[in-house]
Order: sequence, then C-alpha cells, then structure tokens
Amino acid sequence: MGETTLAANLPHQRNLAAATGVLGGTRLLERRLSDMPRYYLDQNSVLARLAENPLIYQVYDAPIPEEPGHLCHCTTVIKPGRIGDEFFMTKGHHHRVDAAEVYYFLQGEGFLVMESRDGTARSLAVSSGSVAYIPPGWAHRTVNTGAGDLGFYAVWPGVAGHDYASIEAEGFGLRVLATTEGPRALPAREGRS
Ligand code: M6P
Ligand code: ZN
Repeated sequence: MGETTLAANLPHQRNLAAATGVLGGTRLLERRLSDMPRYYLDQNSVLARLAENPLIYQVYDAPIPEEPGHLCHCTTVIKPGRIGDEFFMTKGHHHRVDAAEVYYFLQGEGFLVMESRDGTARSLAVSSGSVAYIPPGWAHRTVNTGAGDLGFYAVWPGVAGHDYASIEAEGFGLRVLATTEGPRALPAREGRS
C-alpha cells in the first residue's frame, strides 16, 4: 500500500480502455453469484445457477486513499445475463458519509437505480455516453439490460466509503426485470415506489 499511497499524492495517469472498461494499474475485484445470492428476487433460479456460479461484474479499482481531499475512481463492467427475470446488477450501496458520485457510461445499456434515505426510488435508463449524477444520500445500483457488457467509469469523494448493510437487508424500491415489453424498473415492495 505504501507505494500506491505515495503515487496517489503525486500527479499521475492511467489508461482507460473504453471498449473493454479495463482501467490500467488497478486492483481487480470480481463478484460472482455466490458473492450475492440473497440480492436476487427469484431464489429458485439462484439455487439452479449456483453450481455454474456466473461472473456478474468486475471492478477495476484505482488505489486511492479513502481520505479527505482525494477522489476515488474505478471502472465497473457488468456482464450480460439474468437470474430468472432479473438482470445482472451490482450489489448497490449507500455511502457511509453522504456524498455525490458521477458515472460515465462507456459501453452497453442498462438502468441506474437509486433510492433516497426516505425510501424514494428513481431509475435512469443509461447507455454509452450517459453521464449520471448520484446526489448525496441516494443509494445506487447499476443493472445491465443489454446483450453485451455494460461498462462505466465512476468518481466519488475519498471520505464517502461504502455501506452495503441496508441494501443487503432491504433491497431497493425498484427491481429491473425482463417483461414482455422489454426491460422495466418495477416497484419491488408494497407501499413504496
Ligand atoms: C461503481 C462505484 C463503486 C462500486 C462499484 C460496484 O463503480 O459506485 O464505488 O464499488 O460501482 O458497485 P457495488 O460496490 O455496489 O458492488
Ligand atoms: Zn458509491
């Protein structure tokens, strides 16, 4: 960590390959179905797919200190696919300290699902070239509804941190499902929208 911390305090650059979403010189985190089985609605389909254990998404995370003044950044590549009717997606999280985040979509198509701390849910249809702004206090999850990878570049304040607990326990107010009219972000809980 010593070397990377030093580098982060000096001007530096990385290569972002827009066609693949690979961000150079970063650590790669991979999330498979076994890392997030309870996040999906259709638990029978989860059980049926666990032996195969598909790769859901990859994060190329720049080694920036989570400290005041710094800007953390990474790319995420979500693979195409579904568990039952529900499209492959990130876990989703709140920030530990409410702070905004910006996403720039490089490839593919999908939805960015967000939810405020009072339970208001919103979704944005995104595709290559979209720049999305996630305001402070809004949990965020990205969903790939396309036939190929969905890749995006993200930037957020170093102090923000990740808090997965509430989303893991309660999910989002919207789930992105395949319907006869195509992919839709649909209410996931009674009495909430
Ligand atoms: C985006 C950013 C990252 C996040 C990643 C995967 O690139 O918001 O901070 O880690 O998506 O999402 P999650 O951490 O919710 O699995
Ligand atoms: Zn975030």
